[in-house]
Amino acid sequence: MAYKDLREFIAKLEQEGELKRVKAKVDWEQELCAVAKLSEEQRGPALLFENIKDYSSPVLTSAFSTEKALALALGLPKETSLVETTRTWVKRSQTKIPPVWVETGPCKENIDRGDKVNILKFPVPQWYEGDGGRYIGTTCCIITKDPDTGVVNVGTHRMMVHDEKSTGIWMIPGKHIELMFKKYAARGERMPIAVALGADPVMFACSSAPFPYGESEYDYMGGIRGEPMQVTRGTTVDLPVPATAEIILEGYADPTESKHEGPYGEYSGHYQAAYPKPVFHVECVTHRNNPIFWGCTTGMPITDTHMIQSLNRSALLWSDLERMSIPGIVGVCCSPETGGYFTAVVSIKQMYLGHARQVATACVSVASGNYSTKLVVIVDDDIDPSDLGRVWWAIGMRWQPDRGTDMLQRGRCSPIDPSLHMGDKNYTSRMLIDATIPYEWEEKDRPQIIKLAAPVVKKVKERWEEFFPK
Ligand SMILES: Cc1cc2nc3c(=O)[nH]c(=O)nc-3n(C[C@H](O)[C@H](O)[C@H](O)COP(=O)(O)O)c2cc1C
Ligand SMILES: [Mn+2]
Repeated sequence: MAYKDLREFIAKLEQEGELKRVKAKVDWEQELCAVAKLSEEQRGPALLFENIKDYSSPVLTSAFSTEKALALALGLPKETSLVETTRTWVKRSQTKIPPVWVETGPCKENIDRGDKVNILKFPVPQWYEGDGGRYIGTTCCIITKDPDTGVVNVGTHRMMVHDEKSTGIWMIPGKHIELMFKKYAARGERMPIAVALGADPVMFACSSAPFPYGESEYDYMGGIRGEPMQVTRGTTVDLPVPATAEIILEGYADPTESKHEGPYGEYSGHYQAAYPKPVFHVECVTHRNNPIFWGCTTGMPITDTHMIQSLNRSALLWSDLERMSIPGIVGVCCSPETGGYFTAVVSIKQMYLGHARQVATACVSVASGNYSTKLVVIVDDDIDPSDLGRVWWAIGMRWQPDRGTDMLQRGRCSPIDPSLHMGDKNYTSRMLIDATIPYEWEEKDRPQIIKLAAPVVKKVKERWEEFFPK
């Protein structure tokens, strides 16, 4: 069921008509991003750029920019809806399958160490004009180990190229890599780091997902793939790296060092300002022959980043709600339009008084939803939470502001939120909207939904061509 590597996923996308090869020459400086972004605005397919100025190896973009690609990444039919793909993730993530160790793998077909290290041997794009540099880390999977417990974390963090041998890494406070980095700092040690670029699609999907601290993303990848990940020991660091990845970067970050990183065109659709961040020193690069550099766009919605974060954050919120033993969760969607952050819509089958408010308050309390969520909307089970038109309809027709609204203060915010003042990104306020029909309303008092009579619909469908001859 699982893809062995990124190449198998590319082959599947192509077979399903969801990938185009771009053979015309493209400049890695802004032009590649512009082609990808404009294609994504038309909800276009994945793009494999085969002819990049100054380079001989290809770049993959837009691999996750549609619902179809996300469904295919999980091995589902491409027609599967976003909520259904999310439900599959939730179900599969209940089984954790640890990785298996292999002696070596194609990721070590080429090994560069010492003076030979040059991360710009790959066609790393300058995505947007205002970016502070070329970003090698977009679809990256950053692998680190907790120095106390040995638990391995995998996370996606943007990485700007400083020079041929170093990058920045943005570790937002509270993210797992940042918690680990503080532990290394307390010990006065450097943190060993490995970065997989171009791993199999589920690895990237899990790397950017907020799984609980202390649990390894590798185990969840196995569960969601339905097969264990194959890992091999890094060439110079004692970390498990995915054996079939296209590129592995190895090195360290020193807690006493930082360097200006940014700006970066973020998924908020705004630039995120530059400030000092930890530095990743690359001491070894390994890669496959003719490595495929996989990158993803950010910026105004909807891009890969919006789609993948919507899938994995919705799935994690759904799992968290179920883990709290809250019944009746029918669907969860942290909308792609807001990048999977800031908003959450949950559809529920109401089962008792106070159920809707229980779900709303839980959404901003559990680990996944607590981070950055400003607006929670609870709807009844006849509303698809990913259908913004229907959600808006429910707000218009079922929500009463005085009965159905709560405001909360001093919540955990995201530093990316452009609605917070540049100098004050400490807390966010939140609003909970209950747009359900009150549970206690008796059947006779409930608003009657207009539905076409089933036998009439059946007959009309049978006679459709009579009404509208071809
Ligand atoms: C393309 C992309 C770029 C991201 N960049 C960052 C980043 O620069 N810093 C950050 O803290 N989180 C970033 N994230 C979000 C993290 O990947 C996400 O919060 C993840 O859960 C972090 O791993 P952790 O749960 O092990 O802490 C990014 C996600 C994506 C999809
Ligand atoms: Mn983690």
